[in-house]
Amino acid sequence: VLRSWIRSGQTVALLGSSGVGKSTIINGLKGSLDQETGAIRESDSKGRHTTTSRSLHCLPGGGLLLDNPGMRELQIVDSEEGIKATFSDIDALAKRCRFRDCQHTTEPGCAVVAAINSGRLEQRRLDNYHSLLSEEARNSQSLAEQRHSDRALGRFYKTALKTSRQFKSRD
Ligand SMILES: Nc1nc2c(ncn2[C@@H]2O[C@H](COP(=O)(O)OP(=O)(O)OP(=O)(O)O)[C@@H](O)[C@H]2O)c(=O)[nH]1
Ligand SMILES: [Mg+2]
Ligand SMILES: [Zn+2]
Repeated sequence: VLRSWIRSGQTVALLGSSGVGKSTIINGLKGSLDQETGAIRESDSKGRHTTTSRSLHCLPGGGLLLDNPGMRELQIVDSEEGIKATFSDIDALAKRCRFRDCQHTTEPGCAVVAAINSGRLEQRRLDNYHSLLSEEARNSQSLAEQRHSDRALGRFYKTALKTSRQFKSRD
């Protein structure tokens, strides 16, 4: 079934938690045992991070497969628009809330909460929307902080290099 999704000129990446069988699929499609695979831990059924680096594989008959190490977690950033598009029903309702910055929690005149109360919207869906948005905000913020400190470190290296060159040219 999978083979028909991988054609000449395409590169397909395998992503997923450790132990789900990414490398096993590659070996199966390649008809080889090139990729090492590892049994999952009996106690908690978790994978053991057998694959530790990325590698590209040519399939006989065309197509490339990319094996990846198992992911511990997938973080989402810069996806506010994507989330709003996925939850376009909530976004449409939100346009009718009394307050433009309504958080759809306890505000009066909230069209989203009204939709939940009348059974037109599932509470679970609103909860998912809220938790994805807050995860997105958290990740984007920590990414911005990380970039800021990377830049500060870069400036420090530059100054240190310049100072040491000045010292050297003196003697
Ligand atoms: N029963 C069964 N076992 C499978 C299947 N696919 C993979 N396995 C087994 O699951 C274990 C993990 O497979 P891997 O291919 O090493 O998993 P992986 O996703 O590459 O794992 P990492 O490299 O750790 O990220 C191995 O013991 C495989 O033999 C399957 O379809 N059925
Ligand atoms: Mg693997
Ligand atoms: Zn609202």
